[in-house]
Amino acid sequence: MQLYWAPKSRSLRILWLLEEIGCDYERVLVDIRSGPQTDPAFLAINPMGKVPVLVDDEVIVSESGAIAAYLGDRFSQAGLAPAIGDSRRGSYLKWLFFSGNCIEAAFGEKFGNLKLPYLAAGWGSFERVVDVLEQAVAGRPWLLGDQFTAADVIIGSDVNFGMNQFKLIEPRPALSAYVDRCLARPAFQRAQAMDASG
Ligand SMILES: N[C@@H](CCC(=O)N[C@@H](CS)C(=O)NCC(=O)O)C(=O)O
Repeated sequence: MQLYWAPKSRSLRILWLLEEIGCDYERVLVDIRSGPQTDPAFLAINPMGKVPVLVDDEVIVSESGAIAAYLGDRFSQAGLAPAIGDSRRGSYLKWLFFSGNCIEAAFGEKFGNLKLPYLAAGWGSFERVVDVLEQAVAGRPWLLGDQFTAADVIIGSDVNFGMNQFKLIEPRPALSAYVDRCLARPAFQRAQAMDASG
């Protein structure tokens, strides 16, 4: 299994997830700052020209939420995804999709200082998205309660990015405590060390 990866990019979240799982994988560096993501060979595996991409024999998956869904089920023994039929599965999938559908868009709104009508914007508004995230982790350690899942890797990474790296989200009690719990996980720390050392 190969993870196409670039340092200091969204691929850190998949590196973190692979470390949580503990499976064998190789990192393939795509140095996005110098442009190999536009080479035909890379575009053949992700026509978007973006990392992360996971290659598992003949299976090629891009888009972080999809990669997390794939890995959570592929390595079900890691206990990072409620099984099909588990009543928590709906909530789990909601959070995996919430990242790309709502959080990414809300960050774009904030970065670009865009003013969009609440009714028409699928994510509502930046403020609404952050309020919903704060409520989701208030009074529980993880999004699904006591069980840490691949959804926490994706959402925790988004909140870390928005709060600690880009200062888009003001610190809030429950959200700050949640992100601290995520960052304290040994698998996150291993992934971050690998990411930093290149
Ligand atoms: N929607 C994608 C976004 C991936 C993405 O934006 N990756 C950036 C790095 S953080 C990238 O590869 N940029 C290179 C480029 O656009 O040339 C996901 O969630 O995985």
